[in-house]
Amino acid sequence: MATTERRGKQRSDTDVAGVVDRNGSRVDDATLLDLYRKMTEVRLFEEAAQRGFRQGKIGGYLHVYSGQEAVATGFLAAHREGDKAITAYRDHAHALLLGSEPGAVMAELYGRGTGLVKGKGGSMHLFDAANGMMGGYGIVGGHIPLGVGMAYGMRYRGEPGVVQLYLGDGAIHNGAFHEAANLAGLWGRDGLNPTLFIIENNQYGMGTSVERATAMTDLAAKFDSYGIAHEKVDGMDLGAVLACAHRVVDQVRETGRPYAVEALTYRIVPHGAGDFFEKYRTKEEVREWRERDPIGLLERRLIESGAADEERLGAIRAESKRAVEAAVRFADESPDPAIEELYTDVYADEVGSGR
Ligand SMILES: Cc1ncc(C[n+]2csc(CCOP(=O)(O)OP(=O)(O)O)c2C)c(N)n1
Ligand SMILES: [Mg+2]
Repeated sequence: MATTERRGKQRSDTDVAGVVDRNGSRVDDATLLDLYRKMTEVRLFEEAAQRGFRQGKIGGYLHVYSGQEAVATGFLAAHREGDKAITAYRDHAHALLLGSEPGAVMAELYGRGTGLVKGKGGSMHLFDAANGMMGGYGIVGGHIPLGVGMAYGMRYRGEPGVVQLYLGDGAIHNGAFHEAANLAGLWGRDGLNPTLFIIENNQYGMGTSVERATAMTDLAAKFDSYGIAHEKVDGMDLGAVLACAHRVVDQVRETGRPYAVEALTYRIVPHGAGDFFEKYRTKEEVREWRERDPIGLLERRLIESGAADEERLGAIRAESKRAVEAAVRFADESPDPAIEELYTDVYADEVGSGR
């Protein structure tokens, strides 16, 4: 039965205090406050990363997740050990939420030897297999076949995991998406493709709006072509995302069939950290979306429901600030990669067993 039905009539779909978990029990206040801590940590981490980039401490390129926090926070709250997640280059939040050390993530952006992938990946190529973070990828759409193949591999080996496959609204027009979605639907008929496609529709691919990119703007409906069921969720509202995530992640796990969720969201910052001018959208539009900032929205809900007061939320934000400051210090003080590491981890040292 759908989560919303179980919850009863008096609660709206987006009432964070009324969100129930997979067993039908209410998500408790401590869990919600922990998710608030995570969201604020992600936001502050991104602001620090953006500053680091503009100070010239971070090379390459950098894309921050500000405005979209409720999406990954909500879906990854339903992540279980053995599950995997894969995304594109806007990937810092996903790594942090899966449990990567903030210091190691920041050091990776700084290109330091203590970084998550020893300073060899940078912002767009975070990877932390132990936590199920199967990467950030810079080629738009390129990770989609990898995620679908990963989900097939898990069922082939008899593992119960789910792959959360995040993709942008811009990536869905890429040929790789359509080929992979076709196979996901096909393999899913036999219960062999536990892929949860999560479209992070932030309305733009760089400076191109969804309306200018496709004549069929209902992105979730594109999955109809491949026999994959889908729904949409308000991606600014943690309560709505959590309710959806708890329901659909287990559905995918139980059936081995793919499913797609289009999360409607917005990046409240420019596309990349080096972008300053935004001719493709109006200031009013950005301001309107900022009024629905997922962190502000959650704060209001937590206070209204009595889960916390201003003081408590302030203390949590201070905790997140300390964690991010420690991460920046760690990155600043870390050494560059050692010269002996120049040729390590470039190619696989040995070919696997075929698995
Ligand atoms: C194959 C490919 N084509 C073009 C680019 C250049 N590019 C970088 S980001 C981007 C937009 C992608 O938009 P979307 O998938 O909506 O992700 P968002 O940036 O909104 O998170 C493009 C076209 C690329 N990296 N890879
Ligand atoms: Mg986009």
